[in-house]
Amino acid sequence: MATEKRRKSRYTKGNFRLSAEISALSLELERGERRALSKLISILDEDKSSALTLLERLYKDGKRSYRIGITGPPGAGKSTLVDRLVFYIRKELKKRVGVIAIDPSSPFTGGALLGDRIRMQTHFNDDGVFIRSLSNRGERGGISFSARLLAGLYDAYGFNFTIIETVGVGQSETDIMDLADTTIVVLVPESGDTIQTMKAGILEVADIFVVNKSDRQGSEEIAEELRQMVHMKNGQPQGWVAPVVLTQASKDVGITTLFNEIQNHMAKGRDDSNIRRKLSKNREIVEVALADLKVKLDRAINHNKKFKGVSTVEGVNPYSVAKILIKTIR
Ligand SMILES: Nc1nc2c(ncn2[C@@H]2O[C@H](COP(=O)(O)OP(=O)(O)OP(=O)(O)O)[C@@H](O)[C@H]2O)c(=O)[nH]1
Ligand SMILES: [Mg+2]
Repeated sequence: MATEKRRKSRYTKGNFRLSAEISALSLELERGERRALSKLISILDEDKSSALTLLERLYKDGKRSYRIGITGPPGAGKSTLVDRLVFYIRKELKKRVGVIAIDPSSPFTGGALLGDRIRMQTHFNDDGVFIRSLSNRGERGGISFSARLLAGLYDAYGFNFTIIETVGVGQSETDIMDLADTTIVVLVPESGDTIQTMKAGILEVADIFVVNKSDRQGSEEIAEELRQMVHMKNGQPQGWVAPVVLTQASKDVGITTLFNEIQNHMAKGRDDSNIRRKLSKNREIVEVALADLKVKLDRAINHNKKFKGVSTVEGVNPYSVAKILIKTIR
């Protein structure tokens, strides 16, 4: 019993060594001060070494925004849809919402939202909305940690919803979509080929399908194809069956229906995704540990005297150095 208690306290309490500035900002963040949110984001952008400790300090079991992931092929209308959902959440539900827009291909920070900026501008004067775009700048795997970090800050700030937009329907999107409680896959009438090639993949991630641009020809056919796929996958009637919603994001058509389905999934999908959630918690633990180790390893190899000039030594054995490197950061 005593061991169990000790174990529990070790895994639930932390030892938060943070700079005075970050500590102060984290308290302001929890009071809902927007300035602290922007400030922390820019500090951690430059220096990820405090990220893990900050997230540890901010983590509160159960106090979390509801996360909606939106993914789909380029140009499907994801950002337009995000914009409409933000309006809906603000206007109809009077709740607060943070947006994370991810552009894995653009090497420029902020590039992802360039086109969307103008449309999103209407939200900029609204204190209940915060929009941030992330690009991965070539670090593989780094993007999902950055998204996790941002989502953690949003949670502490007290957003009710977090919407994550990401382009594509592949493995890296699946990793990011691990963050989401409800994942929406957006397709358009022209997406027939995507559906065929990604069949198993999109069925795996989608909690809700959206056929956007339903003003175009072929939308009903695509919707029907999706319904049949979902039906074939779900033999058991008690599980969550991904609904297919037709929308015209640019004309604000179908948004209420879509949000109703999100709320249905929030309510009913909870039990169904228990196993998924447990799995993703283990993955989350490994992912945050790796991200932290990477920062420490990079710092050691670049700044520790021990490794100065090591890469120019003739015949250097990277495996031997790696072993020493691991010992060093321990
Ligand atoms: N016809 C039609 N056009 C739409 C609809 N929804 C969005 N669009 C248009 O489709 C284009 C792409 O929309 P975005 O929202 O930027 O699409 P996206 O999926 O975010 O694009 P990326 O982030 O670049 O992958 C824009 O010109 C929108 O105005 C719709 O329902 N019907
Ligand atoms: Mg977009």
